[in-house]
Amino acid sequence: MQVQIVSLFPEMVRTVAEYGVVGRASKRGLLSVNCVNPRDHAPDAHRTVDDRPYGGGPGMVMKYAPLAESIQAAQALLPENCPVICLSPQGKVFDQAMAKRYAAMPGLVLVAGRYEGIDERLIESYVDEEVSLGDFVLSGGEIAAMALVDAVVRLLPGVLGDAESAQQDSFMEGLLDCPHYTRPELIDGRQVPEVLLSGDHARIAAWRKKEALGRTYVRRRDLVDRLNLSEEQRRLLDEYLREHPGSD
Ligand code: 9D3
Repeated sequence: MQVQIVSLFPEMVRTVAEYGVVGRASKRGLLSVNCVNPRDHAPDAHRTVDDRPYGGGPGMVMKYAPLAESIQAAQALLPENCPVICLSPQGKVFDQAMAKRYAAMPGLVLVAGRYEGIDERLIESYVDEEVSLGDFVLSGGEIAAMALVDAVVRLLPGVLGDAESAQQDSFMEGLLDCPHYTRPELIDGRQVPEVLLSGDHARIAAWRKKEALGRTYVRRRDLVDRLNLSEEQRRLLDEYLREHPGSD
């Protein structure tokens, strides 16, 4: 997959793209991340990318022309019909279903804004989708763009190892994770749950499913409500709620 990121801070984006799963995917040729800087597409000698808002008020607005030129330059480096996605607080809140849809694309153009926002006509002319990370205020779109890239790259074939990939399908889909423990067995009087030391793999698997379901139900009822629980999941959730009275 080829990702073009339109950003005034290309070094910020490049640095994030060097590390971890995203960095490894790049080194292995499964991903390429390229940045286009609107400042390099500003027509004036001062390389102006922002201007004062019509109607007045605080802050600056990103100008149409440098962004339009940048997006066209990005599109010229990609196959036809790759979506242009603008990271924006006004967008649809990003989720795993969107990550899956993007992971099936040959390329993406991600537009990361700065200042108070982008001239609305740029969004009308070039942007296919606006995507938000949620209801909090960031200082710009770069971190959101890299969060999106991270979530998408993990879904590309061959990026994760077998162990990590196995976690993505099946029973745990759409649920929060179960609790995890490692050595030592005792910390300040708190024992690791006995079942995890039992060596009984079937019992361990059932316990993990039950904890994942129960914790999701208690912390994120909205996620459980969207699932069609299997018979087994219903039984495990009932069991969890009987073992944790008052938690619902
Ligand atoms: C304090 C400025 N706000 C005035 C009402 C508007 C505003 C403008 C620009 C708020 C945030 C930003 C920059 N944010 C993003 O580019 C952004 C973002 C976010 O802030 N939250 C969640 N997801 C995203 S995606 C891009």
